[in-house]
Amino acid sequence: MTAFPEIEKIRYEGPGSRNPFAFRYYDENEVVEGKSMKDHLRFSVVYWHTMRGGGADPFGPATAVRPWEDGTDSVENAINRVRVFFEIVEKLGAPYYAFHDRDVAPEGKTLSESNANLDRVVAALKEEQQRTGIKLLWGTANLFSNPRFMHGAATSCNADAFAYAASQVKKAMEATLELGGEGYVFWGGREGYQCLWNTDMKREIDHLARFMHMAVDYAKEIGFTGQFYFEPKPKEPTKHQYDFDAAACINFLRCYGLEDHIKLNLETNHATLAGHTMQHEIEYAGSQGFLGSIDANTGDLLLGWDTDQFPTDIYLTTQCMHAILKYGGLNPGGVNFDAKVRRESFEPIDLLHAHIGGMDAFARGLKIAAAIRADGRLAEIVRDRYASWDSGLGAEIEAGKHDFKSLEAAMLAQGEITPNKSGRQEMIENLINTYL
Ligand code: XUL
Ligand code: CO
Repeated sequence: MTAFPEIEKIRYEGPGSRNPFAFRYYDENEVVEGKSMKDHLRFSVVYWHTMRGGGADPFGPATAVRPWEDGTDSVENAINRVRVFFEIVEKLGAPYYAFHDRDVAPEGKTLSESNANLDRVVAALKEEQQRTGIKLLWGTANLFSNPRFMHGAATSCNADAFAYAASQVKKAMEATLELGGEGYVFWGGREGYQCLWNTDMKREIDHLARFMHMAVDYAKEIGFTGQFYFEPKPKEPTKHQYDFDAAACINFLRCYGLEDHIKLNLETNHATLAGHTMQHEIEYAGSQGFLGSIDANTGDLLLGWDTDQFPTDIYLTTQCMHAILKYGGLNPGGVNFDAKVRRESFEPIDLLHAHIGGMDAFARGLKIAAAIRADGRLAEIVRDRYASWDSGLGAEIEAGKHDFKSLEAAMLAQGEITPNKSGRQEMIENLINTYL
């Protein structure tokens, strides 16, 4: 079936267009900094929110109307859903998608039944990829919904839960390989704690590292050469997740010798839950060589949970794209819309409006960020701000030519530091606004 017979492929019509089913900024062929927008942004649509999100919240059940669903948890229904999903991604003109094992195929009564269900759906995903040319940005496994993972998966106190999770990741990696996936994501799910009195934190974190090493080893064994990502999230559903933020994840990866194998998949709403901005997370990961991919969404600052809204704020997308361009872009990563329509936006067409808006917001962010960079005034201000490090004492310190004693001697001789200059924050913020 076709879910949107009345909607053609969404096309670029320019900023003046009044057509809600057109892009006003995302022109996939437009070249920005020597690369097409399509190659810069590498947009990806997620299966879980788009096809499996119904709008349930802690106060009420799903509201979404999805005429293609037959109401069963059958493999047939799952395969039909795959067809609808590819129609959506194709109409949006997004080159990538992402999924969890359990989003695409129903969990069976046994592990082998679940694996067989997944195989059948993967065959349909493969057919649709071949038909449309749409590619898999990354795959992952859902290690948090089933009650067996109530204490976590790789960090569970129950060794069998660890083993079951390993079996699931093994299979999800095989599915990702089969589909030519360009990456594989670990998001902690329930890898954290609710109460420290009953938690052996050291043991749990050691287990998480062992789990990831097993995945890295298995990738080598089966010839999966895609990029692994670790996705920070500070809390929810647990009180504390071990993948708290970029800094905590990088520390973990380096500490356990995983730094050559795993980069980060950063998500905006997770950044804000951690008390950071997404710009901070991208800057931190980028500066440490761990920028991999992003889950593009946004939270509601008036709500304390992960609302996973579509990003529409141009200032936010400008900050993201400025930091991304600074660190060389996303590849093999992408801009993955880990976002869902609001519970009140229950009609299928809202899925298109949401993605069109997100894609346009990121296209604008990209263009504005490129304009800031081309103009060069911001970079010049930052360069000037650090000019004391380019010659004299600063350059000598950076070159490793000093120690505490020689620096003390220099300051004793000088008596006081060269006067500080203003940080000019307000002037810079005004400057940024001139590009918007
Ligand atoms: C949950 C979340 C996940 C990961 C993949 O907050 O972001 O959907 O992106 O497991
Ligand atoms: Co995510």
